[in-house]
Amino acid sequence: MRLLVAVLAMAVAAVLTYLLTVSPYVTDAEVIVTAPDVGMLSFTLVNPSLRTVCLTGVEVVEPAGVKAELHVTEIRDGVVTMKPVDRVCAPPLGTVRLGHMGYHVMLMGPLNGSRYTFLLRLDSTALTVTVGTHRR
Ligand SMILES: [Cu+2]
Repeated sequence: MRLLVAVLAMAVAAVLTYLLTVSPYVTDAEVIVTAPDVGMLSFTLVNPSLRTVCLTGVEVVEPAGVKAELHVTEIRDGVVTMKPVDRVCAPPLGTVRLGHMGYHVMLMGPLNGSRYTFLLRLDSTALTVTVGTHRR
C-alpha cells in the first residue's frame, strides 16, 4: 500500500512538473502580404502549460528592413481601427490566435521575400518561426 501511494505521488509530481515546464509553441503560421509594404504574420500560439504565457514582442530576423508590431483591431463607431498592444496572452492549457481581426502582428517594410524568419519574445523564452508567403 505504501509503495502504491509512493508510486502515485511520483506520477502526480511528474505530470505537474511536465505541465509547469512544457514550452509554448506556434502552429498555422503564415505571412499575408496585403500591399507592397504592408502585411501580417498570422499564427496560433499554443500554451500547453499551467501558467499564462504572453507574447511581448516580435522581431523580424529576415528579411532585413521589415518592422513588426503587435496590434489589436477594434471597431469603434463602425470604423475599423488598429492600435499597438504591449502583450498578447494565451491562457493556461489554451491558445490565442493572431490573425486578421483581433490581435495580429503587423509587418511594415519591403515584403518581397519568399521566406520570413521571426523571433517571438515570450515571458521568459523566445521562439524562432520561419514561414513562406501567401500573396492576396
Ligand atoms: Cu495592424
